[in-house]
Amino acid sequence: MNMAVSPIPDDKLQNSDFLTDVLAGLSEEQKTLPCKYLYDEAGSRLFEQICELDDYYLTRTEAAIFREHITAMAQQVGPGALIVEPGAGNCEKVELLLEHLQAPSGYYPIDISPEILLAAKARITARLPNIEVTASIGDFTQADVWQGLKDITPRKRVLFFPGSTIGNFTPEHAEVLLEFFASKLSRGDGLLIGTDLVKDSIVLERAYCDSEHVTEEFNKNILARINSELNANFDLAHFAHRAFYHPLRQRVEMHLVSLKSHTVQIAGRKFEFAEGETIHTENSHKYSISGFNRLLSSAGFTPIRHWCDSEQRYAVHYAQI
Ligand code: AVJ
Repeated sequence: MNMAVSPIPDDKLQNSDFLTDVLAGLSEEQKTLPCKYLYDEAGSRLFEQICELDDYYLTRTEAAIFREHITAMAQQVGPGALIVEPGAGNCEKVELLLEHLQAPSGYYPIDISPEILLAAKARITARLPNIEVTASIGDFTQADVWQGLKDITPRKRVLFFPGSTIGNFTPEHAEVLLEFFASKLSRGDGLLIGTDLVKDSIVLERAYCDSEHVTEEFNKNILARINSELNANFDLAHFAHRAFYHPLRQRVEMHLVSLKSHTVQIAGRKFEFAEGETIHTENSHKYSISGFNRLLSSAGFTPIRHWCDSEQRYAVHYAQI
């Protein structure tokens, strides 16, 4: 078994400090902020609200695919599996799968938030007392949180990565992340992963520019967070939410547009904003089935099968090493 101890050999996927990342991102020609900072407590709550929106079809569609095909998925995973979930959060999506698996040898969720993860562990243990849950607290791109896997010897490990989280990474970084995942697995082990599919740009843009303006609030929350944690003076009223589909890059880009020329102070440093200048805050990459299969292959996985909804909006893939 390959249990690499070293972290991902790519500094772009590694942890660093909020202030350092903010100052560096806003010093670039195209100002950027790493999207992981959108998900503080307020941001995570707003994201949960996004998942309920009529315009945001992803969460609902993925859940329907799981409900419809859970028997086939459980069969594909096979008996005696250990399910490993990087970025598990409240562990809600995995429950249906755990319920349908034949004699699973356990569940190993990894998440940076101890409160959310430990509450989820208690809930799963109460509902499914036969499943041993080993909660690992930390950043899933770091090697240490995977160490606990060494002490578990299941028949098979299957990595569970739903929610189109992989879409947050550029294809280059997604490949590095999937290679890192592959390094935690051995021959015959699997990956069950959700991706949003390429589709009509109107449908995509509505999902990220919803009529209830929740995504706008979610996007602007990163500025509020910088204000409160980094002693900054962003005026949220001077920025507008913008989300658009970029067909060549096959992604929805989320930006904050400065509505006027002004200066913002962050931790004693000044940043100039021209009218119309943007801060790029998030990418959400979309894949065709064949495009995602190519990505899986280049990361060392063999695509086995996939399940879609009837409108071909979203896909869940099973691949193995
Ligand atoms: C959490 C990355 C799956 O890209 O659809 C939703 C994040 N941002 N609306 C996505 C998001 C704005 C979401 N993911």
